[in-house]
Amino acid sequence: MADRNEPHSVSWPSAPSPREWLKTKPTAVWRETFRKDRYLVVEDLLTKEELEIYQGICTKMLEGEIDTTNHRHDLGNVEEQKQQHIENICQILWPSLYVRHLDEGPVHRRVEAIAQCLLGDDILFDHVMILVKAPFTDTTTPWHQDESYWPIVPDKRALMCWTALDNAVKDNGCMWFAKGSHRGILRAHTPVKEGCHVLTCETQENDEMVCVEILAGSCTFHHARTLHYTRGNTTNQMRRAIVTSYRPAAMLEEFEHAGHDHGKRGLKSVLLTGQTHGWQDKF
Ligand SMILES: O=C(O)CCC(=O)C(=O)O
Repeated sequence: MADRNEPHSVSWPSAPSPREWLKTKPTAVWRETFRKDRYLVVEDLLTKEELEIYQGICTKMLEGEIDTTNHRHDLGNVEEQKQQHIENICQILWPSLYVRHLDEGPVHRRVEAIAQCLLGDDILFDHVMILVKAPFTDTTTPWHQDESYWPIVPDKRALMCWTALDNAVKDNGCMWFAKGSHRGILRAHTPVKEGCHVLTCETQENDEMVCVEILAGSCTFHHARTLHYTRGNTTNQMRRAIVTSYRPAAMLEEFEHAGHDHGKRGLKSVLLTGQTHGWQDKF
């Protein structure tokens, strides 16, 4: 039986360096697709072995074997809880704080290399969280642009990577994107319910919504201005995802200077200010 006081740790199987891995991929096509659509699907980001490691860690966190209480939250708590003792949308901020070497795995290193390939060599890792929609929790993540959560910054380059730890389909909550939505302005966002930190915006008649079903171990990228949403999980299958974000080094330095840490110091500080995966006060 694992000693609860012993810090959890992960040991990664050997793999090509992120740069070597990228050399075997259609990066020119990825770059062009992302430039045009501001979202992108990357298949087979993870090997089966790597995927199983992330799935195992995620399961231990969900079941409490790895206690993430200080960073765990129900992002869907504006709605009545659908399944007893199970969050509507379980959010675990900074899982890397709980497992040694987690941030040396492919979701951190390989994805950062792809992010640099898409938006420039000065793009660096910003933050990480786990988002889980358990079976029959049926809670939508409403349409939004991630940029609405962030301060006004001069350099708008920012992207998110959503890595599926289970096959993600329409009915368990795969990502949907509104193609071309990044070309417009940042839309007006409002809280889903008064006093709630979760933001949403109106969709428009000419929005072209694309449902992006992906297999476990694959991922999607989207720009901070790309409108997106996920449906609630109405199936008997788990929908687990790891979300990592990236932005220019200079912006990260400014954020650090201003004390923004995406909840790294714990949820209390986040919830007191009404912020979860961002912050709403202006820079
Ligand atoms: O996983 C979800 O349900 C939503 C994820 C999302 O909105 C995001 O990654 O920006």
